[in-house]
Amino acid sequence: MEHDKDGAKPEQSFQQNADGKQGNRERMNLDDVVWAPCPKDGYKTAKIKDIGATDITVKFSDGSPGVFGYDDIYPTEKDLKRTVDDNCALMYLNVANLLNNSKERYINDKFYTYVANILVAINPYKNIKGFYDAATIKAYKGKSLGTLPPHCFAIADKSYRDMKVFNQSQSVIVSGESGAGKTENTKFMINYLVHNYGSGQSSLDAKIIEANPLLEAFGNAKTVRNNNSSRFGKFIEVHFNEKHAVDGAQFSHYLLERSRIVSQNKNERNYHIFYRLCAGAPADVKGALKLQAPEAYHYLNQGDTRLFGSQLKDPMLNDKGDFVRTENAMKKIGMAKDKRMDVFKIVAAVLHLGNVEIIDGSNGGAEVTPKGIPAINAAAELLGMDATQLIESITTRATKIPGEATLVKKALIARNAIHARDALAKALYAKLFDYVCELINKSIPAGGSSFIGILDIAGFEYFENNSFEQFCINYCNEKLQQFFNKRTLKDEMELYKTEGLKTKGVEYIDNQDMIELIEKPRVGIIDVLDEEMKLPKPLDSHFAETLYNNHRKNGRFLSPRKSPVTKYKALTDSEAFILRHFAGAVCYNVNGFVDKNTDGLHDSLLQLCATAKHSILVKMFAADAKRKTGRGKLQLKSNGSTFRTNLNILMEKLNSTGSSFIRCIKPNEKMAPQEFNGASIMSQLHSAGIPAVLELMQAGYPSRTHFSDLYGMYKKHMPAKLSKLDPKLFTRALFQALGLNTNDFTYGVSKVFFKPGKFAAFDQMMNGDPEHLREMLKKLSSGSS
Ligand code: AOV
Ligand code: MG
Repeated sequence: MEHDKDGAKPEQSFQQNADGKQGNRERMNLDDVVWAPCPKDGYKTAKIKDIGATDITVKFSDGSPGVFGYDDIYPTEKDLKRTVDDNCALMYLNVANLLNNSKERYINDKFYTYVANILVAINPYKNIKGFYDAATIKAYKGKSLGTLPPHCFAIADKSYRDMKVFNQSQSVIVSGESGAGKTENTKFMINYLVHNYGSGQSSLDAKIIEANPLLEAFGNAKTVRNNNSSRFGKFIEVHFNEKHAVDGAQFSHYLLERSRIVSQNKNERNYHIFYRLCAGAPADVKGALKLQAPEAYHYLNQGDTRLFGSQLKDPMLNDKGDFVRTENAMKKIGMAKDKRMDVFKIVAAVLHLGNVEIIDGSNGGAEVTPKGIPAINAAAELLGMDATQLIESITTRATKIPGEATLVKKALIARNAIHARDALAKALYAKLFDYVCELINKSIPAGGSSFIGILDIAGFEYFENNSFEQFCINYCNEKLQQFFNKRTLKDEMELYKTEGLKTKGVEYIDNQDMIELIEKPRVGIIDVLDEEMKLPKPLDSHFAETLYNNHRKNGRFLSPRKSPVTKYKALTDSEAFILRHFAGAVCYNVNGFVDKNTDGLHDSLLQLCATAKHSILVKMFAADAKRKTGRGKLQLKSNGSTFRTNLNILMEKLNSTGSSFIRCIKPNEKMAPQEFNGASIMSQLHSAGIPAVLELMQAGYPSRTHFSDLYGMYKKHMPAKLSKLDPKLFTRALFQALGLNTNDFTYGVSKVFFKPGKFAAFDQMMNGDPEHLREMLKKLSSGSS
């Protein structure tokens, strides 16, 4: 019998042992083909040549030998070319088989794969015909997950159906490193929801769809990792009315990268809008804004112009055409011509500010050079400020002399004046970004009895040099990882418990201690940094020393001196600190932390902005100007604590929703199709927490169905009198008649649970061989009578 063969698969010897690792030892035989680690491909097949007490010697197909621990090698599938839509249907559910399955699929343009309900999306870096077209959008409508090939549409539809059935808002958390495809998947899903479940009002639907490209114009830039990299995180809620049709949307955004506004790394660009405006604005607009070509601007020409010729134009990007599209999107969300012009004035003013050259003058204080004067005049005019006042506010600072009532203006040295100029540019642009988001939110109604929220935010980051930005993003990823753990692992264990299944729990590392190290009041990193900001002379080094004093005994905190990495060993506790994140240790260089945390404007610049003759500017700065205390010291909220607040609001929202996860993976560094870099993909799967999920699944029962669903699913095959049985009894009778191996499944209270790959085998049996099935059912029918 087909099934008996199936039941005799060597899987039984692959049960987990007490520590949750696969019991490889018992089933290793000489000459078995296994997966062994490979620094380039992640895993490669090899033959076992010797089985030692602690390790295994293998030979790779190229003849090279390797020695590995038992836990490092994995059994292979029988047929390495056979692929499955859901990795849980693999016979041996392990990371190496998952990697191979993903690879075989990827090279055949099937770049989506499930791990149970988690969608793994490997960036195809090419458009596959029909993949996201109207027919496909229609095809996925109302279909259960798993009915059609894996797709982000299936996740969107599951969210929609869950929202309806459970009467609960849903969220989709899309994560992955830069260039992995988060933003593209997000846009495809929004498009899907609006097309299938739209309001029917074309203007509302269009606004929801157009909002994304508009945000991208102001918040995306070309980086070495992604030509259209989102430099901010976002949570987009698509709202639905009681009839479950789209009736609104809301956009929240997080952590716009500010440093990019005034300087860019090699081969990178500033935000798209700057180039688009220079390239695409009509002559009269350009004239009014006094705009020249991008290479004339200091804020645009630092990222090595050679790559783009003298035009600073990226061959992959069409700045001129994109300007038209951006302006159309602005029109769609209801921005009239004068509003658009007000926005462009701020964009242009930022560019002019960057060209305000400042040097130390003969009298010791900072001075704007003659070359810088036209630039500052242009900026002042566009911002509706008095140029003399603007110069004074940039080059001096008002300080209070003890015992005296009035403030005294003190000349700054050039370095500090340049810093003030850059701070102004950053504040202007960041506020403008907030304003654009606000306009979008105002133009789209926030309706909704429920919503589907899609989170598109950067994944775990570790670079050569890690600063405040990486600290914030990794903090966010710790929170999201905890949420992911809770939802996928804790919930799974909980389900087993309520269903009365007996499985060993899977140990997973709870990262609550790391979260506390960062966000705990008073002693946590965010508050220590805020305290530093309030000192008369804040210093990055003093901040680092305080951290070290508070946390040196914390296992998650490491002094760079104690790092195993030679490069970090050379750093002192005043220069850097290391955090042991769930995805790996990261060394943060504290240089710039205090400054990046405040990013505030000094008093006179703030007042100047709040009183400018520019309709948007006044609104943008009014709140900050009001928050000033009587003593002349600003009580601005720091970037760190603002982010902590926003993140906790977001987490609260996520906690109240049902959730799905999309793990985006970047296949290679070249942004090229068809190139599958196994080792890097493996490390991304680790950062995404996939191995922990696999371990859990392998130990447990990844496929499960309600008795009643099973009953419904196979009712059509049943002889009439059997339909009288209640679904649970029916299932028991059916499984017994079919002679299913009792190791392959277990009965819960409301569901039957299958071991990895076993539901697929059962389903194939039910649907694959009608002759055989009929016979079985006849047996079952006579047995029950
Ligand atoms: P990201 O959002 O994850 O990076 P994107 O979604 O911008 O990455 O994707 C990067 C590029 O990969 C896109 O511009 C497309 O060229 C290509 N791409 C991604 N997904 C697909 C797809 N499904 N089909 C075809 N091409 C795709 V970042 O925002 O940098 O973290 O900050
Ligand atoms: Mg993105």
